[in-house]
Amino acid sequence: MRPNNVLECWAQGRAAVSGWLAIGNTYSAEIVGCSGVDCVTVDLQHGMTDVQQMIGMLQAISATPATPFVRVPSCDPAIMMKALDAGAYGLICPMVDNVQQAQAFVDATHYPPTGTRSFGPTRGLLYGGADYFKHADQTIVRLAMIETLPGLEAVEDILAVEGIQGIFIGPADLGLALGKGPVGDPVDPDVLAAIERCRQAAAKAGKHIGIFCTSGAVAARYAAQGFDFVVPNHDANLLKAVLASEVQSARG
Ligand code: 3PY
Ligand code: MG
Repeated sequence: MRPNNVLECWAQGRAAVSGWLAIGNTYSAEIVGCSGVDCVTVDLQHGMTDVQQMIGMLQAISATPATPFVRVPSCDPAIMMKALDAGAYGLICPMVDNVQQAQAFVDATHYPPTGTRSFGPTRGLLYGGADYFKHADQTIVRLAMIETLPGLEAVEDILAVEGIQGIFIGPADLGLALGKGPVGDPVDPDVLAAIERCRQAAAKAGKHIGIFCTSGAVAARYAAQGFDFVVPNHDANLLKAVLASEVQSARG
């Protein structure tokens, strides 16, 4: 089976850098995949993307060195299996509140007898290779998002669920949950303490931890703290920021 770049980064002891696609388009997916990132995450939760567009975007990512990931809209097994069948090598599940949801995530993404994933990896076979079935369970990365109060309170238990490789922090939702507002790069001491609790819990569990960041500099700061899956913002925000700055320059 084609290897997963993220697992290779982790085996080498370095943080994986993921592109993040909010724009539902194959061309921008290909551009982000060619930017030097280790993987690219198609965002089905908040991105302007549906499942049909996701399939084209995963095909576009296949033409790049990056490994395809998908953030699913919820812990719904049907959509998780669809993303995996379409060739996703990593799934990020938002708003995981408890062990039951984390276990449902694990079950839906492993084939029997370990889990309940139904067989039919049509595009997964094309992308992954003929031995997809043999290696899929071990090659797919599963990150449970911690971004709610119940999820934060249960973070140690969620990390203990076998088959979850790690957690992924959504700073905006976590800030909202703590009554501090949706700040992309939090500075509030309570939000920073919650993020630090998650980091320590992941380190203690020997599992991975990622975070969505507002820039490459913020991503580097978190990577220096031990975060090993970092996202230097998404395509739509980056396009918006660079264009706004260039337009300002053009106007002198
Ligand atoms: C959050 O910050 O809440 C996220 O989900 C980032 O994508
Ligand atoms: Mg979120």
